[in-house]
Amino acid sequence: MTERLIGAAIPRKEDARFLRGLGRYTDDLSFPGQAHAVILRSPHAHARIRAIDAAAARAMPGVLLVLTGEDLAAMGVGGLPCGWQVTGVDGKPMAEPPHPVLAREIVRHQGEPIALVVAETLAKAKDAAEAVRVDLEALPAVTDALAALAPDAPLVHAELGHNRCYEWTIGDRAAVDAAFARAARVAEVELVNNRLVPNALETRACNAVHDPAADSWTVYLTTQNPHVIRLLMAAFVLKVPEHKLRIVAPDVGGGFGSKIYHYPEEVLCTLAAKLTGRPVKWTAERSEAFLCDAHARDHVTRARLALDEAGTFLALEVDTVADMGAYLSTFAPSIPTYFYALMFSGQYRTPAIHVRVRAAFTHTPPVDAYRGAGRAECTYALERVVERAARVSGLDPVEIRKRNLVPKDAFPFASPVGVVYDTGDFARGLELALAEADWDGFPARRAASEARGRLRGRGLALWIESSGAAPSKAVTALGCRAGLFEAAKIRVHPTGSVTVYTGAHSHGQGHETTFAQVVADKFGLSIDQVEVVHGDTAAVPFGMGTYGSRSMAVGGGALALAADKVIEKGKKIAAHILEAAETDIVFENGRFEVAGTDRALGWVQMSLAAHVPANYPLDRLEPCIEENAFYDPPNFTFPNGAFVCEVEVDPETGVVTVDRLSGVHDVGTPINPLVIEGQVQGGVAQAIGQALMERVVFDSSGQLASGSLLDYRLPRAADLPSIGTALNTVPCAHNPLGVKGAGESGATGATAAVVNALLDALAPLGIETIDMPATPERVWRAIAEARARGTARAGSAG
Ligand code: MCN
Repeated sequence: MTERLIGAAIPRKEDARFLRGLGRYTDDLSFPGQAHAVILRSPHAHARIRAIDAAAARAMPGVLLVLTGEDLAAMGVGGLPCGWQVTGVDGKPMAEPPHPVLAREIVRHQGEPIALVVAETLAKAKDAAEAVRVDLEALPAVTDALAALAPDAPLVHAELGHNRCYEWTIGDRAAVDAAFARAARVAEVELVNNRLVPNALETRACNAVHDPAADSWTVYLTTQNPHVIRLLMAAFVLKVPEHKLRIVAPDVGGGFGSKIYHYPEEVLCTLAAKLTGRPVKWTAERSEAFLCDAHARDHVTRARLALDEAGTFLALEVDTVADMGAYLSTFAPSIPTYFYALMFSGQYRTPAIHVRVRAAFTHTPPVDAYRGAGRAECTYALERVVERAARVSGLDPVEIRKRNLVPKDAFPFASPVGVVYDTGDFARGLELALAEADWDGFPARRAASEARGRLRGRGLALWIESSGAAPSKAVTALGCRAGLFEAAKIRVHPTGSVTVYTGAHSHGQGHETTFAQVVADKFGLSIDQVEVVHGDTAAVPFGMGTYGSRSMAVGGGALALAADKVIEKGKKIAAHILEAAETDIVFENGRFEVAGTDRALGWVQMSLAAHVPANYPLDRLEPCIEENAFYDPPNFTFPNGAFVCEVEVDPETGVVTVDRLSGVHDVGTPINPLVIEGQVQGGVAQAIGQALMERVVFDSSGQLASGSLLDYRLPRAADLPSIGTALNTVPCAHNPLGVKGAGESGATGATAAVVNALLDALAPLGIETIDMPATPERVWRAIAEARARGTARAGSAG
C-alpha cells in the first residue's frame, strides 16, 4: 500500500527556490531594449484638470512616450470594467460611473493616474514625469462614507447628483421587526471596520512586450488571475481578440486580494509597448502601493441582536455603510453584499435576519476584497454583537453561543439570508477550541497578570465563511458578470511523470506542493514526479484565478476530475495490454490490476504504451495522455471554526499584548496540514494587524496621512504569539476532494477574538466598546476616560 499523500504534512516544494532567493518575480525580468514607465499621479484627492502640458517632457532626451487621458480617448481605449453588478432595493442597477485608465477633466483620489511617461531609464522617466505640467484646481473632498451620503457632501461623480453607489437589503424585515417587538433583551453595537492597505511584500509590477510580427503581446504581471485580466483588458479596454494577449504571472510575492483586479498600470504598459516598440516595465514603489492598490474593509456598522429571556437569538438587524472609494474596482460591489450579508447567520440558528447596506463613493482609492473579504467584516460585527449579548444577558460567552449553535443534525442548513451550509460540527469545533486554548485555566493566568499590574481578558469568536468562490449559476444570479468554475489539464509524459496545469494561481498558498500532492496521491506517484504549472494563459486552457479560498475546492475539483479521466484512459490501455475486460481493471497503488489475479500493468508501462503505441487499441483510443477538466461546483464551501484569544493590557501605556491565540478549523478534508497551519498563521497576523495596529488616515483634504510603512503599522513577528492550530474535520459534501477553503480563516475569524478579549480585559473599568485599531493611544484614552468617569461618580456619590 503506497502511503497516502492527501493529508500528509509535507514541507512546501516551492520554498526550496524562495528561501534561496531563486524566485523570479516580474520586476526581475528585463528584455532587450527594456524601457521604463512612470505614472504621474494626482497630488489632490479631488481636483479639476485645467490643462496638461507635456511638450517639455516629450522633448527630453531618452523620453519615448508621454500619454494623457485625452490621448487614450482619441485612441478609443475603454475604461476599466467592473465585474459585478448589484441591484439596489429600488430594483435599479447600482451606479456605475466610468473608471478611466488616465483621468480626464476631474481627478477623484490622491494617486489617480494622470499621465504615463516612458523613457530609456527609470531615472529619465521620473525626470520627465516631473516636467509634465498639470494645472489642477483643488476641490473639496469627502473621504468618509457616512459623510459622503449627507446631502451637501462634495460629489465624487457630479453626473450622478449624489454619492450613492447602491442601497441594498436582504432578509425578512417584517419577521425581524416582529421578533424585536417581543424580545426580552436587545444587544447593540456600533462599530467601524477599519480601512486597510493590503501591503503584499512584492509591490505590483508589469512588463509588457509587443511582437510586431504577430501584433500580439506578452504581459508579465503580478496578478492572482491571469485569464480574467486577459479577458477584461482584451475585451473591454484594448478591444482586441483575446488570443492577441498572453498574460504571464511569474512568481508573485503575495496578494491578499489586492492583485485580483484589473489596474490602469497594466493597460498603460501594454499600450506603450506597442506604441514605442519596446518592452515597457513599471514597478510600484511602496508609496504608490499605498495609494493605488485597492484598499479594503472600511465599513461603519450598527448591529442589533434580539434575545429572549433564555438568551436565544430571535433576530438580527444589521445596517452598514460601505466605502467603495472613488471608482468601482473589479469586484468591489460584491464584497459588502454577497460576501458579507449572506453570512450573518454565522454558526447560529438566528431565525430572522435583515441586513441593509449602503455603498458610497468617496474621494479615496478604490476599496475591494482583502483576505476574508466581506466574511471578515461580517464575522467581526456578528461576534461583537454576540459578545455584547452575553453581557446584557448575564450569560457566559461560551454558554450563549452553545445555546444558539446550528446543531450537527441540522445540516444541510438553510440560513435565513440565502445560503445553505452543507456540513459542519460547530459544537465539536467549539469544545475543541476551548480545550486547545485551556479556557478553564484563564482565571489563574488573569490573577498572575493582575499581580503584575496588568489587565487580562479572554475572547472567543466563531467564524464561518462562504469560500470556494463559485458556483457559476449562483454567482451570476447574484450579479457576477463571469462564471466562476475552474480548469485543469494533466499531461502524462512517456516515462510516467506528470505536468499539471491549473487555472488557480499560487502567490504564497503553496499550490505547487498541495496540487502535486492531490495528483501524486491519485496516481500513486511521488510528489516529485508531479510538476504544477500555473499563471500563464498560453499554457493553461482557462482559469478564474485565486481568491475567496477557491483554489483547492474548485481548482482541486477540476484536477481530481482530470485525474479520474487519466485513470479511465489508463484502464482502457491496461485492459488491452492485459487482454482483460475493462470492467475487471482496478487501479490501486499506481498499478492497473486485473481484479482477483496477479496480472498488472505499472504506471510507467501504461504511459510508455500510450506514447509508443505498438500494442495499443488505436482503433478506439488516441495515443498520448492529456486530459482536460472544467469543474463548476454546485455550492460554496463553508469552512468554519473557533478562535480563542487572551490579551494583556498595560493600563499605564495602553499597550495590548496578544498573549495567547489558538483556533480550531474545519477545512473539510485537509490536503496538507502544514500548509493549512501556515495559512492560518498568516491570516491571524493580518487579523491582529487590523485589530490593534493598521490605520488608514486621510486628512480633511483627502491626503493619505498614513502612506508609508513608517506611518502605517504592520504586525511584526514580535507582535505575534505562538499560534495554536487544530483541525475539526468534517468533509465537504459536494466536491470531489471533500475540501473546504483554508486560505482566509485567520483573517476572517481572529479579529473579533482579539477585540473581544480586549473588551473583556477592559470590562472591569466599565468600558463597553472600542474601535479598531485598538492602538495604545486609543486604549490609553479609553482607560483614562473610564477612570475619570469613575472618579467623577465616586465624587458625586461622596
Ligand atoms: N488546502 C489544504 N486543505 C484544504 C484546503 C486547502 O491543504 N482542505 C491548501 C491548499 O491546497 C492551498 C492552501 O491550503 O495550498 C489554501 O487553499 P485555499 O483555501 O483553496 O485558498 P486559495 O489557494 O484559493 O488561496 C486564496 C486565499 C486567499 S482568498 C487569500 S486573500 C490569501 C490566501 O489564500 N492570500 C495569500 N493565502 C495567502 N497566502 C500567502 N502566502 N499570500 C497571500 O497573498
